[in-house]
Amino acid sequence: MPLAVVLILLVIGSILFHILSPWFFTELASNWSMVDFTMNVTFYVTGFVFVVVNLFLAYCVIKFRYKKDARAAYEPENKKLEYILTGLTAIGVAAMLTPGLFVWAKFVDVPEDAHIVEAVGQQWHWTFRYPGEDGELGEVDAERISYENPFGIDPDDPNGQDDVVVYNPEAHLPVDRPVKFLLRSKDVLHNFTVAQFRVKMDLVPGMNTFMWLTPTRNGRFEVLCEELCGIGHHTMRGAVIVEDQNDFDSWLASQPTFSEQNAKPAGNAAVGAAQYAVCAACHGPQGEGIQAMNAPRIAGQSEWYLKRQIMSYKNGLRGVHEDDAIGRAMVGMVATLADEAAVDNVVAHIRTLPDNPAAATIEGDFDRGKKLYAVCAYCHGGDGLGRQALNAPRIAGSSDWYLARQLKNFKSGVRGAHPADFYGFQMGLMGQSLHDEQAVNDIIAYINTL
Ligand code: HEC
Ligand code: HEC
Ligand SMILES: [Cu+2]
Repeated sequence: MPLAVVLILLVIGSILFHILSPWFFTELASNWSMVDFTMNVTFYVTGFVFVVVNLFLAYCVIKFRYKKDARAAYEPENKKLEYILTGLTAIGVAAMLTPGLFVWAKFVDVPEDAHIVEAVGQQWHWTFRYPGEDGELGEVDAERISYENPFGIDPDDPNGQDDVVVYNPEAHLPVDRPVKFLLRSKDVLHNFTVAQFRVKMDLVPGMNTFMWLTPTRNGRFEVLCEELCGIGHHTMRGAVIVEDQNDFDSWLASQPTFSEQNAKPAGNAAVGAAQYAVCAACHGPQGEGIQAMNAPRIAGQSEWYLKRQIMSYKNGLRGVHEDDAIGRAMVGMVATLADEAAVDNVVAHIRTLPDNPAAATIEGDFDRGKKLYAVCAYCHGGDGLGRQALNAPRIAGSSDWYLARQLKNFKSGVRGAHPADFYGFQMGLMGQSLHDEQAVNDIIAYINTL
């Protein structure tokens, strides 16, 4: 009897959970309502069977429970019952499979007028490419892939010159226009997913895959990788911004093309030296860092990372959290760098400063720190010198009090809180693995020895 009660409660509980739980489809933002229909059909068919079978089981437990004098009836064959059950099962299975076939037929039939966006996945980052005015993507080759040329575009291919390469994992799409995503992976299996679009597709190294959709609603949607792709899999986020055609056009026009990017002059260290005079007040004349000013060592840090941080301060992605009084000190300072060229110049100057490691000020348990660092090594390198391909900066030789503060800031969300600060957010998720202040000190004690 208790078993029957449990079964009945299980059925009632499941139905209530389905109706009352807040976890269901996110609001649709594409043309793929057919996918929702298909999933709903599957839900109702399997839900119906679940309810009927469990209630039948409960009924049998009650009806045929042990009675002293009762005898079981022997009835091995019941043709009529078997026909009914086979028929009902066949109808149920067909109901679940048929809509899927129609969806798939539509999914592989890309509309002629779809515009093209290429999305490339790598551990743990997305990049996007638009074909530019000629509508044709340039030839690519994995051998040419580098930080400056993340897609490996052939510099001699005329079709590639006007390609727009978006390194930041943030793609824009015009609303109500079909788009075909071409998908490639640089390393392992990934999966391009925007939950609100309902369609998703694997990225397979060595293969080109695709998917298409028509965004139907303006908004900012998160891109997830839905293929377990290594230790940072959960940090592989991006965004798709759906907007009106006009806004999209002006965004696209503001992005540099492949040839414009190649033509950009390198930073001028001599010009940068004059601009650095302001910075020296806090970061020291040699970029060695001044703890009393809370300003870290920046000498010896890589070019791409320095530039990204300065641009983040400039663009309001870093140093904007209300609890980040120290970070805000930098925001006013970068205003002295008028444009991107000025940033390039000052960074070129910082690169000429002597690379002397900062003095250690933090003590901790080296052995525990070494164990904890194993995770960090995937992105920051076993030597702590940073890995450009993974967007993770050098941390060896940095001011350790600064590293400790950053780890606390990442953990508490003071750094990496802005929705467009993907790299800060990524590190924020990794920072969650350090559970207490002792762990921070231990790991820094280890980093100090690298
Ligand atoms: C008023 C003092 C001050 C001045 C002047 C200043 N900074 Fe900073 N800077 C800071 C502080 C404080 C931080 C650390 C912020 C934090 O903890 O989040 C910082 C952080 C940075 C970082 C980030 C380092 C990292 O590892 O992420 C860079 C890059 C940087 N500054 C460059 C510059 C440049 C270039 C200039 C000159 C244009 C400059 N700073 C001027 C105080 C200053
Ligand atoms: C998934 C890759 C990844 C892993 C794993 C990772 N980091 Fe990071 N880390 C990053 C990225 C990306 C940044 C740059 C953030 C930015 O640009 O704002 C960063 C930044 C940092 C910074 C700030 C450096 C500075 O100059 O401001 C520190 C400190 C840091 N990481 C420490 C660690 C430690 C300690 C671990 C191990 C617990 C770790 N990271 C694991 C990707 C990673
Ligand atoms: Cu992935």
